[in-house]
Amino acid sequence: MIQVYGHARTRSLRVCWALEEIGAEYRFIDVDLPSGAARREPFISLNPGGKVPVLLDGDLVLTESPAIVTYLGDQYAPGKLVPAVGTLLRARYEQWSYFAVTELEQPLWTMAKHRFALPEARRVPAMIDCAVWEFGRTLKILEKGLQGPYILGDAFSAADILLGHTLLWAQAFKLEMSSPTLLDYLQRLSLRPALARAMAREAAA
Ligand SMILES: N[C@@H](CCC(=O)N[C@@H](CS)C(=O)NCC(=O)O)C(=O)O
Repeated sequence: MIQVYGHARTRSLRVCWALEEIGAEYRFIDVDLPSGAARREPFISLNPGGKVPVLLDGDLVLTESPAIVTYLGDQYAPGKLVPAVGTLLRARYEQWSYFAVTELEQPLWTMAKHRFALPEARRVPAMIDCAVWEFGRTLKILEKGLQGPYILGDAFSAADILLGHTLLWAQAFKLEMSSPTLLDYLQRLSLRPALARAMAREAAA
């Protein structure tokens, strides 16, 4: 059976959300991040980076949330969660998935690092202000890109999982998000039953 190593309120939610959308069976294994379990054996042998999520599927051990959700779509829900390889829609899917993790997520990660994630001596408070500004700029790009109910138009895809999770993260950081287009989008994604199931699954672990 598919196994997901993760922890509530982290990027492992992306993976559980994708699995719930697909309707696949999986086992969720909590890695107690606050206790440092991700940086010790046995977990560190699975992911030398010491981070969640990690997916196990047969002999495959996969890290990096965008790679995992794309793999799951290709393998278990072809054409449903991710468009078929070689199509124009797949190219758009890749564009927005990369945007989610290299553009939209990065300012949030910068804020998190300089608020609490880095060792105290490495934190630079001025980085936080700059990241807030950068995030606002990046939101405008997403707003322009949203030409339909979902980022690829009428069809929901794993790119919406990556973007939606990142917007939920921004909401948890209480960042300003006043665009009706973005608020509608986030509301639409938040109402997906698969997301609620994924959150409950992680919280219960
Ligand atoms: N690029 C990775 C990032 C993974 C990551 O940073 N995970 C965080 C939780 S959201 C983590 O495990 N942090 C533990 C630590 O840094 O000690 C992905 O998208 O999967």
